Amino acid sequence: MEKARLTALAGRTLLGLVAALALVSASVRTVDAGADISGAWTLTLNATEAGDCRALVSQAATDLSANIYCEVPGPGSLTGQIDPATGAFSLFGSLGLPTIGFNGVASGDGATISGTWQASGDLSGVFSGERQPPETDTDQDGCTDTQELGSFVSFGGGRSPFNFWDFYDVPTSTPLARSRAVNANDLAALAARFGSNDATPGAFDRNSDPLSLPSAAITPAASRENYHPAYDRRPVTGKRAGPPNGAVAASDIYLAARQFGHHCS
Ligand SMILES: [Ca+2]
Ligand SMILES: [Ca+2]
Ligand SMILES: [Ca+2]
Repeated sequence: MEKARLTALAGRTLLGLVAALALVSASVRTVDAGADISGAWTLTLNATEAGDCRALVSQAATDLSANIYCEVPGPGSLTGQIDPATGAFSLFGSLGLPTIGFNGVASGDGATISGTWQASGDLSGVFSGERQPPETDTDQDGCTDTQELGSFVSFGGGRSPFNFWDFYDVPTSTPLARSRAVNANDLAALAARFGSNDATPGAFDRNSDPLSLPSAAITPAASRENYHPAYDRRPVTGKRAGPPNGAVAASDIYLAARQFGHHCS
């Protein structure tokens, strides 16, 4: 008798467990079905000089925040809300203009977004966006767009996904290659070419492709043959560095030293 009651009790407990598990998995499915626009986006704003834009969006439940960078006005930051059930969202903040707002909706598969934007100064238009493959590096400086739009400067953040020159990683070692990190090797490579410039004709000048393969450094450091634009930058106010000015100089060592320890690997 006692044994039969125990068996029945165990059966009911098992049934209860199965029901509880079914409830949990149903609620997980409901959450999964909601729109989530977290991630990196390629954005196009029409009818402006903004050109190409990139955005890195973070979504926590219904709250949104985004770092945005457009080729012309530069960086901006936005905050907003999304309705995960419909994918409708709004974002508001600054982007080269005092204020800008976006009203959009995410596609059912989460691959695209589209909508309208309005900015101070009676400017308005439409926008569309596509999800970016995670390793996209638009300017080929070694930091992904996602890393450059991030907030952590030492992990490549606070930079422009359109500016090749803002990450001072240069070709080092043998064979010469970039390491996606700014460290002692980069400073040593600059020292080995210190004083070289393109004032006289040579194989490379400031307009050469910075991704072309430099020749190995020779002595003295200031030899004309040592000049290659991969090692050269110029100081630009408000940016980590700008395009080459034709000489590997003390200002370059200073700019690289300021990025010491930064990495995108
Ligand atoms: Ca990049
Ligand atoms: Ca960059
Ligand atoms: Ca390096």
